[in-house]
Parts: sequence; C-alpha cells; structure tokens
Amino acid sequence: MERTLILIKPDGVKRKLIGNVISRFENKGLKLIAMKFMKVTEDQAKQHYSVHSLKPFFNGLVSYLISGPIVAMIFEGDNAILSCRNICGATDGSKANPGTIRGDFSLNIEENMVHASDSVESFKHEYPIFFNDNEIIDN
Ligand code: FUP
Repeated sequence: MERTLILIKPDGVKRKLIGNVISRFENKGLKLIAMKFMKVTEDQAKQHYSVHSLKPFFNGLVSYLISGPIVAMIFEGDNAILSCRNICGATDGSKANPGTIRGDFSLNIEENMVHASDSVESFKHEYPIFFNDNEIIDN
C-alpha cells in the first residue's frame, strides 16, 4: 500500500470542481485517509515547493498556492503515487491528455488544478506540511 498527497489548488476550489476532482480518485479505488479545507501560509507554500526554490517561477508558484483556499488530501492504495499522477495528467494543462484532471480543466502550467506527490520521498517531505499524523484515519 502506498500513500500520496493530493492538493486541489486555488483554481480548482474557485471553479467549484472539488467534488469532480475527489470523485476521480475515489472512482479509481483509492482510499481517502485525510482531508483538510485550508488556506496555505507562505511558509507552508515555500516548504512544499522547496525543490523549486531557485527556479524563476518559484515566487509565482508560492503566490498562487496562497491566493485562496485549497483542499489537501492523502489517498492510499496500490501504486497510489503513479495512479494519482496518471489521473492528474501532464504538468502543463495544454499538453495533458483529455480524461485527466489537467487535460479536462487546465490550459496552462501555472493554474493546473492539482498537485500530486511524485515519489515516496516527496510524499514524506510534503504530507507533514499539511497534516499531523493523528489526522490520518486509516482504520
Ligand atoms: P508536477 O509534479 O506535475 O506538479 O510538476 P512540477 O513539480 O514540475 O512543478 C511544480 C509546479 O510548478 C507545477 F504545478 C507548475 C509549476 N511550474 C511552473 O509554473 N512553471 C514551470 O516552468 C514548471 C512548473
């Protein structure tokens, strides 16, 4: 069993697509084991995207993530990381396949609806930024 962190970013919340996005992960068979509707702080956003801290798009990325409420979730299942990345689609919505979240709802790389951990190491770095261990309900 693997776990992954999924964020529905501010554009997904503003556009009232929370239910649609969650359904896609649930329909696939993934189990929701933690969920939070929240405003991300600047510190949390910087920590979350720390691997990109030297990239030219870093400041924009941080501003975008804190621009409105998000939904943070942890899903569990077989190959959860790869399964969820496939459900999200390519990073740039204009290049993502139809049928994926980004392919269906995003037309660019800045406002791309969702975040999904890209490895077990990333998940271990990311999830404590949003959740305490006692907020995970897996029984
Ligand atoms: P992903 O794992 O698909 O979310 O993509 P990355 O980790 O490569 O990028 C993280 C976020 O940075 C993406 F959601 C979008 C943003 N980004 C840009 O805004 N510009 C870029 O050139 C690359 C990424």
